[in-house]
Formats: sequence, structure tokens, C-alpha cells
Amino acid sequence: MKKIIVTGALGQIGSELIVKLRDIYGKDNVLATDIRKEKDVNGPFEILDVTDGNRMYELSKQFGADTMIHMAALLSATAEKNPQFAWNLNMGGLMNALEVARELNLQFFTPSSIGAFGPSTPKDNTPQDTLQRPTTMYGVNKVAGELLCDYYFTRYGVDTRGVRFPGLISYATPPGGGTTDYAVDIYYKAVENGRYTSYIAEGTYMDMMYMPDALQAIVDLMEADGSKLKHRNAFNISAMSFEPSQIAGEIKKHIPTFEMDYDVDPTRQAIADSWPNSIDSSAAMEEWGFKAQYDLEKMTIDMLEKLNRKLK
Ligand code: AKB
Repeated sequence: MKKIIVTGALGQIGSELIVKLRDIYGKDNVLATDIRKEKDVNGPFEILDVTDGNRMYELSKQFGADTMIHMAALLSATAEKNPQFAWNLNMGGLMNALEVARELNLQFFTPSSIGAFGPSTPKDNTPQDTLQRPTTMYGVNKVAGELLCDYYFTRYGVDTRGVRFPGLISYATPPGGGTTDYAVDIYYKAVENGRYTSYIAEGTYMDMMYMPDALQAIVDLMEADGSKLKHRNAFNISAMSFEPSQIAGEIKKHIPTFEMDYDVDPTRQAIADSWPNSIDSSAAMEEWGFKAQYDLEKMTIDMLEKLNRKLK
């Protein structure tokens, strides 16, 4: 049975990931950590600031971890507000986590993102291996992170694995500080007020994925036969690509009075414009069997049903 330490466990992905990991591997085999304890996590929890490498090492050792899932990071829009802090947290945290993985021989996962691509990357069906010259601090962190994880694999034999996540959509925990967050907010506002003002312009396509598919992808990649992985850090994965009026149209099928207008935020729009329209997930499909279950239609039905229960 695996013994997994998760950093950033109370974040958008972490909160749901620890529930899934505890279902699979047992409650006491998953240690959730975060910089503060904002909610109850129904299982082992420790406070951890990922810039404190010594504490990360001690907690991992005491817990007897054999796996680390390193999620703690600032997202794209927040990172743009304070790029120096973002570098220190995103890169300092990752370096500490990789060092702990090296010292304790842990299997290692950390997410990259579609943010690892930039304006010179091919925009449609973006290949697995292609130009990566991002223009955001978050993107710079993600490319450096992918390279660092590859380095720890080739130099030290650490079993590092990662995916490039698209925008993730979930009814459970709201995201914080991302560019793709509009695709979560729109469902909340549709259920609460019947209308939404989009900060992303009409016609801006980005890759997206429903959270259950993202969590399954982490589990599947970590369970995959390492000898079959040609790419490790990090695999393109996507479930759908849409622009704001398409998600609005899908919501309208269920809430006919729903209305959307636009008030574009230049910072987040510039980030979105620098990212691909849609990425090619075929390497993930071939090397470890990635397959998403939810498309826009199926996700919208589930999101609206769950949020109607949660918010009303
Ligand atoms: C963000 O928008 O910053 C994230 C991401 C795509 O990595 N959701």
C-alpha cells in the first residue's frame, strides 16, 4: 500500500485529491499538508509551508512516505501580481519537494499546465514536444519545473511524473487566481443569479477538464508502468476546448433565462491569448492510457445538478 504525502492539500485540486486517494489507499496512508488548516480533512493533517524544506523532510520521514504529490503553487493570474514571490514559492517549493523525494526515494508527482506554452507555440492541436516560450511568470515556473523534474529523473533516478493540466472545473472547491477560473465562476453565477459577466473575451478557446477526470489522471499516471513512459514531465492532457459563448450556450439548455455579457480583464485576457486553443493528448493516451470521461455537455449536467444541491 502506498504512503502518500500531499502538499497544497487544501487547494482546488488537493481538497478533492486527498478524498480520492484516501478511498483508494486508506485514510491513514495519505498525509494532507497545507500552509494553514482552513477546513477539516477527515484524516492525518500537518501544517507545512513548502518553502521550509527541513519540515517537509521531517514530516515525510516520520510519516514513512513512499510517494509525494506536490500541489502547492500560485496560479497564473496571482503569480502575475507578484512574480518574485511566485518564483520563490513555486520554484523554491518544488526544489525542496524534489530534494525530499531524492533523499527519501519517493515516487513524485507535480502538475504542469497549459501555461507552460506561449505565443510562439502552435495554437491548435499543440504537440507534446514543441516550442515552450511562455510569457508569464507562472509559465516560466512550469517550464523550469518540467525540466527540473526531468533532471531529477535522469540525474538521480527519482521517479518523477507530471501532466500539463488544462483549466479544471469543479463544484467542490473554488479555484483561486487562475486564468481559466471563469469556466467555474460561470456555473456558480448561473445557479445563484442567472447571469454572468465574463472577464475572458468571446472567441478565446482554452483547454478544460472536469475534476473527476483530472484526479483519475493523477492516479493512473502514478500507477502506470514506468518502463512504458517516454515522456515524464509533463504529459499534455485535455478533455475539451471551448470559448465563453459555448459554455454559456450549454448552460442555457438547462437554464433558458441565463444571460452572459463581457467585461474583459486585460491581464487575464493577455494570459489566455498566449495559451493554446487546444492541445494534443495522444502521448498520454498511448503511454499510460489517458482517457477523459466528461465532455462539455456531460460536465454541465453534473455541475448544475451538484451546484443546485449545494447553493439552494
Ligand atoms: C490557471 O488558469 O492558472 C490554471 C492553469 C491552466 O494552470 N487553471
